Amino acid sequence: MEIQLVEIPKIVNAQGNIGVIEKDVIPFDIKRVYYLYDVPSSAKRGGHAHKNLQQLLVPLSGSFDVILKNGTDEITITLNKPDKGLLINNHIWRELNNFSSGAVCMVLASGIYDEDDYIRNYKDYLKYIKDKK
Ligand code: T46
Repeated sequence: MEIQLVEIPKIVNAQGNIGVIEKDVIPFDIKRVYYLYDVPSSAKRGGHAHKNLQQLLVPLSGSFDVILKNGTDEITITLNKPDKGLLINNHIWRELNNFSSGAVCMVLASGIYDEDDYIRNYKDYLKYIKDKK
């Protein structure tokens, strides 16, 4: 499984940097922005896949781990740089854990919130991707 890291263009300045995400930085139109914050270090988030949703995760502050599964492979990546986002396509199972104190995970999403787009059970996920092949 390929990790799709997106380099976020930045304007570097001794007084502080600016990260800029414009239209061409990610391969979808942004329909929703949300962010995870005040996450306890023991928390486990995610634990699902999406049928259609594509997302870019950006660690605005601190760090956390993302585990990606596609039914065959599994990869863990630590996100800790605000200028490196992780693109997660649809049909990829994700779990997030190991949040540092003060970590903020901003998510740019290709769609609005839709519970019907979630697959929250791993066995259902494996069946879903097998049936899609
Ligand atoms: C992902 C990680 C990084 C809403 O009502 N609207 C929303 O936009 C969202 C994201 C959630 N919710 C409700 C739905 C659930 O009742 O908030 C509750 C928790 O949502 P969810 O299980 O989606 O939360 P996470 O943090 O486990 O997962 C989310 C994304 O869904 C997921 O795709 O990659 O953040």
